[in-house]
Amino acid sequence: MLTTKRKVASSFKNGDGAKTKFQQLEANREDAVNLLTTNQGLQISDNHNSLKAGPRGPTLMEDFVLREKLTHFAHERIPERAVYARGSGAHGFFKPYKSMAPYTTAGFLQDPGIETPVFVRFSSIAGQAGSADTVRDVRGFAVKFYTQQGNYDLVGNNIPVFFVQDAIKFPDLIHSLKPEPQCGMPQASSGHDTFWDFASLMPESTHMLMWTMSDRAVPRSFRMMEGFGVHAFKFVNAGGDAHFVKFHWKPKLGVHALAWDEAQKIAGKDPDFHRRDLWDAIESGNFPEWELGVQIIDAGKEGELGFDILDPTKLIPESQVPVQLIGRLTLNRNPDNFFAETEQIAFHPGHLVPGIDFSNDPLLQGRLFSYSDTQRSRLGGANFHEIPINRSVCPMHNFQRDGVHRQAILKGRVAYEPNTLGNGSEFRIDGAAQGFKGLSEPIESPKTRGRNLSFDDHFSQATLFWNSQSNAEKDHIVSAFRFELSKVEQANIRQRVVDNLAHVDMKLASRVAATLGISAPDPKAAAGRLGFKDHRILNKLEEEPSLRMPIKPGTHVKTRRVAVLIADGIEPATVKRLQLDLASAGAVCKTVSNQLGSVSTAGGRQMQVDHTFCTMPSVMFDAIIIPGGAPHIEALRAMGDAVHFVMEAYKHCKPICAVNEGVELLASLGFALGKNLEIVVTPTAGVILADSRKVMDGQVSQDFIAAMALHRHWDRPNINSIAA
Ligand code: HDE
Repeated sequence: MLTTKRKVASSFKNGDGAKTKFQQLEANREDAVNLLTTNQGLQISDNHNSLKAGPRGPTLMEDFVLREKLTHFAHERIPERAVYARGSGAHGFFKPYKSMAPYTTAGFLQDPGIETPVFVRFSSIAGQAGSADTVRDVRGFAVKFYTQQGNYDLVGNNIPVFFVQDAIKFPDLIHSLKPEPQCGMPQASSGHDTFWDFASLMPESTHMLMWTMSDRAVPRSFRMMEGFGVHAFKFVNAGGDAHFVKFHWKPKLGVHALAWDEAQKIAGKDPDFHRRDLWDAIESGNFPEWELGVQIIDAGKEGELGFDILDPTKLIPESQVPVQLIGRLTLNRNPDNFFAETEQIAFHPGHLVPGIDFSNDPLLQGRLFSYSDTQRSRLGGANFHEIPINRSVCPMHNFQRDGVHRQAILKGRVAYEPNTLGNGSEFRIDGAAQGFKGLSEPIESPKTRGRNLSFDDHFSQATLFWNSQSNAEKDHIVSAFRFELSKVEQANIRQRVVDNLAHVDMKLASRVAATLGISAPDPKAAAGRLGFKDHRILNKLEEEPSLRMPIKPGTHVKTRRVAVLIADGIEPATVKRLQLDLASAGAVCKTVSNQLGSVSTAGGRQMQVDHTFCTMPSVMFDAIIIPGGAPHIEALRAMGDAVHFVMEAYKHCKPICAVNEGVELLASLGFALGKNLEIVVTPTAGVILADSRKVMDGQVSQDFIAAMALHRHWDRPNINSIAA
């Protein structure tokens, strides 16, 4: 972990906008001081001994210093979030590229000169607050914009659709996903009977299951995942014209995933992997960035989409409605205090500003009720908006009063409206021109407890998603279903899932079923079950490229972690050259050996060891370098941890650069290499075999950086035969 030294001055070099929240929080910040007092400010004289009746006697009840300290400690915990409990947050700012005035009056989207402070919290849904970061799960992507018109919260996920269509099913979904009630297991995992029991009986979850079984559910980093508002919202302009809008966050670093085997190992080796990654990137000045994208649907054209825009199990393919990029989000400051900021921040999809409105999506409508309800119990009462991280930066005033932990001291006798006793003139808010006004729109009737027929198609977009994946991504989806379902004890549940999948794609269903000890998938059996809906829309598209996890052209390797394996006798010149080139491309190189301290190079100098194989295994890196030097390679070959390191990096499809004798190490480990080891060849995707000359003329660095920019080489052959 890097030091937490604040870099406040440099955080705001882009402008002053983001300062507003920073300055507001300043009133509550406290620096470390060498002073101990009670909570009442009474100076403490002894913090090591309680008050006793004689040096060996019982502790006295009158020791109010001891009692206050123990009591406060016992009350440190608050209830964790019922869902999305595990999270990490950061401060930053948002800047629009252009005015969105034609579509919305939202103040923070009007002027490219205005920076709006934000706080973002990333999270996973299923696990408890102390669960591992890299589990297979949806990630929350919640953004609070502290705008001059009030706080606006965009509370989204890294997956654009959801499991259920109606809020009334949310508690059932979560109860099935959470640890089973009788035994409290498994933690942060969907691989168990109750989840798949529920999911298999809820065909509307099929599209979301395709996403959660895909690589999207094991992101490499919060910095490398997309975000989505999921529901349709509305933009409303000054003329009162409304457009449906879907929100997207596009990461500047591209969208990247971990290998599933790797994700599971990281969960043990470093459960804080994503939290640390975000923290370190910000501390080192590599501020993560996303672009805000919107899909705006022309008024009245939503009917032409081919599906219901209010159905949260559907996405709008980007080929049908392109995403316009309208602004940039930068995270540039870590919190000062995890509890005070990341834990106490309270999001709510109903925190809106004028110019943005809801849609009638029945999942969203339920959320509008639920969030402030949960905050009241989680944060201890009705005044959670007064907690510093939740306070708006614009003036806030109303006549709500009292309640637990009230902070504001409102003066005078008036706590009602209308009044004249406030400041002498009549004060009445009764349809004034300014302020938030919900969009006036006709409401459908009659009142009904049911769903529109347009919500009954549960498979078309799941098929579109499947058809749009690359071969490697398809393989990963099949493996994920097999993994999860192999953990399901009841065969009939496994069978129901593959019967449903037969309605997505028969090949997918058969491949999944093949290793599960059940019968071949039967689409008719699925169609005969309660809850199955037969309504199928026609996809307008065969496939949608934006649903793949594409490598964006020009993706760079900034902050990617590269391990350099070192032992006594290492040839240092090529290492130095590679390290220099990688550092200037922004990658972070670390030397790894079997013990801390240093190793002796071939020339008799010392090379510093940053990490050991057992504390920083290959899963903590994005790429590895095996430098040359005959004694060094002999030494590595004799270290089981070093050999495992190399095998595992290969298995996880990471770029590997081997130099001179390093190539022989690879060859001796049984990798299929080219015949001529003298020249740089890449017989296997992402494996660079180099000699010193090519390293020194810079060619190898270029190739290696290009291989790293692709992140992982998922098409690498034979990885299942590698024991690691
Ligand atoms: Fe949430 N959700 N949710 N949710 N949600 C919460 O609020 C809820 C849903 C999302 O970092 C809770 O403060 C209901 C969809 C995020 O603090 C709770 C329904 C999406 C976060 C709650 C949904 C989300 C939450 C738990 C169905 C993606 C974490 C504690 C009607 C668009 C925010 C809390 C943070 C948190 C309720 C469905 C996103 C209980 C009832 C769909 C990112 O209020």
